[in-house]
Amino acid sequence: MTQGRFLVVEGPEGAGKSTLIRGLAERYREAGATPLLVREPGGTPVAERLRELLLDPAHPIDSVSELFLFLAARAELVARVIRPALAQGVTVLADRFQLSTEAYQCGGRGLERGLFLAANRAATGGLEPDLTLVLDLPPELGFDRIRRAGQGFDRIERAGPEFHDRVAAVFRNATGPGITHLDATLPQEQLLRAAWDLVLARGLAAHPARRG
Ligand code: T5A
Repeated sequence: MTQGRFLVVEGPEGAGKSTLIRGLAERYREAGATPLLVREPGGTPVAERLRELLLDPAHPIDSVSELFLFLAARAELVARVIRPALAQGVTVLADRFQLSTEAYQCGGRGLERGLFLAANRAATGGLEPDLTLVLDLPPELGFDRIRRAGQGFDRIERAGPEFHDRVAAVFRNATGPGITHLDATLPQEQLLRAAWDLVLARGLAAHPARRG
């Protein structure tokens, strides 16, 4: 069976990642495929528990502990959900993956990139996305959107403007195999069209995933 495709959407808070993933999933379904949507941290019972801990503003977390908690959630999700789905030919659409760790824990918290690379490799077993769409948006615009949507701020969203400027800088400057940037100030429909055009251009919608 052909291996499924692994697509990741990344970017700062409120950039529109979840909205874009839902739109891409709809396009895949219209094309006859049934993609699997996952979010990080989360996606397994243990990873969802880790998400609650990580985002709860009630508990401060040391930066190195934070790194390993995110990576523990990732290891669970990769081993139990993402790899099995890809092996069955299913396209996986992920709301955040390893670039988020580089942005938040290295850029934001200041942890060493070497530590991140080694520990992340242990968590993913070297799994790399076929395509990473980075939504570029100044952090203050993302926070305005979250405020307008009436959502409260979680522990990481409360980390302060300098932290989020450093995070946004890592996303903005990210390059590498399969990393492509999109202007997240575009209206939702235009952003979705640009993202889907990229998926088509890269041949990533070409083989329909198994249904079910
Ligand atoms: N984290 C995560 C780490 O520190 N390290 C890691 O390794 C990982 C994996 C996760 C937190 O964990 C951190 C990063 C995060 O702080 P989360 O709740 O998953 O927490 O956080 P976000 O991914 O930022 O989720 P958000 O919901 O805040 O942002 P989204 O998904 O980017 O935005 P979305 O789609 O929910 O849209 C936000 C609002 O904007 C509107 C939507 O309707 C919505 O109201 N919107 C647009 N408005 C105008 N134009 C557009 N194009 C729009 N698209 C959406």
